[in-house]
Amino acid sequence: MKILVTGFNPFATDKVNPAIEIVKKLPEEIAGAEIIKLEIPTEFIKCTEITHQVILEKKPDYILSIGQAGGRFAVTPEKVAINLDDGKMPDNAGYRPLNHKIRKDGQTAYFTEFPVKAIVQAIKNAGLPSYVSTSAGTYVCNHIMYQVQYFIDKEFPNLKAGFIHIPFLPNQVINRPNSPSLSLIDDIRAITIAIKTIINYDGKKDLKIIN
Ligand code: PCA
Repeated sequence: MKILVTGFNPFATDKVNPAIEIVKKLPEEIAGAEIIKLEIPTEFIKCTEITHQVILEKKPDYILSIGQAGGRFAVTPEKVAINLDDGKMPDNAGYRPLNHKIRKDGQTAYFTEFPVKAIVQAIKNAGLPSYVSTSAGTYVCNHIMYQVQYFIDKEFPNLKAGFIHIPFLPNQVINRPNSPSLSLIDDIRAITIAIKTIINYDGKKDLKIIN
């Protein structure tokens, strides 16, 4: 099994993005699955082009995309991607779509194929904060999650994909009073657990209830 794991580069005023830092530190293999690592820019257009190209080249079974959600206190698998770009700021290329439909011929929203409740349960069992999010926002993270689901819908029916948002790193909140953070070590633990859960749930239904 091949799992493509993508992480965004830093954006806005931050000099780091925990997403790509996690991806760099993941092992080459987790529970027998090959981990393919990919850095993608925080740019609506380029991140989509690069991801599409790598799907064609590497033919992964799963894609896990990771992004930073500053202000969240927990590791949050996203359930839904919506067909809307509405940039709260320009992306790293200076592009800022507003009230913009991502794909005219795409669904209004797509659900992830990932067992999001099982992922949350496993991360919580390891003593780390996690909950299922039902909005990835309307910026570049929702965009890549939506675009990958659109590709699954139109081109790669056997591919399964999802997105996980993670909090700031401690060094990003030094000058952000009252902002939660999670260490890189805990991020890596949580994402490794998420990947193991995705592998364990291959072909199975998600949990119904999180305890
Ligand atoms: N987070 C942003 C885009 C890149 C990232 O890591 C978002 O939540 O849309």
